[in-house]
Amino acid sequence: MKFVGDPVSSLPNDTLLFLNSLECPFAQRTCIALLEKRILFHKIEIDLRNTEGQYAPELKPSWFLQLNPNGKVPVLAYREGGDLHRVYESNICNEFLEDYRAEPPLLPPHPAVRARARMIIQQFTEKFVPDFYKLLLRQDPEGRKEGADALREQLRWLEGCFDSDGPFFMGEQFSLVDISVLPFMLRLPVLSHYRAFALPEDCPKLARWWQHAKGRPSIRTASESGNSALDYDEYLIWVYERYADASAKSTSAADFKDR
Ligand SMILES: N[C@@H](CCC(=O)N[C@@H](CS)C(=O)NCC(=O)O)C(=O)O
Repeated sequence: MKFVGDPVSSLPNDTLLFLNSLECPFAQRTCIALLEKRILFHKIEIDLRNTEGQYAPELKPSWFLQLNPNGKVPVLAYREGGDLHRVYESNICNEFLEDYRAEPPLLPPHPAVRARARMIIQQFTEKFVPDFYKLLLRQDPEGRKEGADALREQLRWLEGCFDSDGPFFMGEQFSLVDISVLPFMLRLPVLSHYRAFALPEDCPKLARWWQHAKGRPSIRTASESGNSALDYDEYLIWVYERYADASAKSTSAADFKDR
């Protein structure tokens, strides 16, 4: 669909707009949820970098900041009557999609099990994600060792989060927990490339989960290389080069630098 002028002022009623960036693991969470829900959406790729490949906040268009004053992807937006609804923060976007379209459900029906799913997502986002960035951003050997140890501990914690029957975190049902975790598992080759980091051998459930989850059509569709000359892993390795040498000027680099 083509928009006249900026995409916000010309957004038709009931068209769900999704602001994505192919390199972003948080936006990838929302992309996977949209695809799993089979929701029709209009996607706009936000280029976060300038021609030198550096993050360039000054390039963000005003309509983007109007939708998310934090200037981050993912963003979902739609018009309903006279109202413009805006949703940002990946986990909240995904919860919104669960409310927006009931089928197929991406959370279990039982209130206590839903709460457990949300607790896993929250701990993963608050602990695993900063440790992932810490391992890449820290340049001193001590900091890298700390980062690697912390990440291994988080992976072992994740291993213990599986419902005993698997294969997904919530058992047979693919859920928002899998979706929250998957983008960071897709980035393990980046850690392997820059930091010789691998999934610990005492995480067999995670290894089996990965085999089940990675072939899902939603994951394959949401794992598009932003450079036609590079396959997806190579593209991600390129994306994280500026994190690995600590020269990235992105909001994520700033968010996680001193954590
Ligand atoms: N907590 C946010 C994080 C989103 C985020 O950091 N997105 C990055 C891309 S991975 C972004 O848009 N950065 C903008 C910039 O670096 O200028 C979420 O879960 O949605």
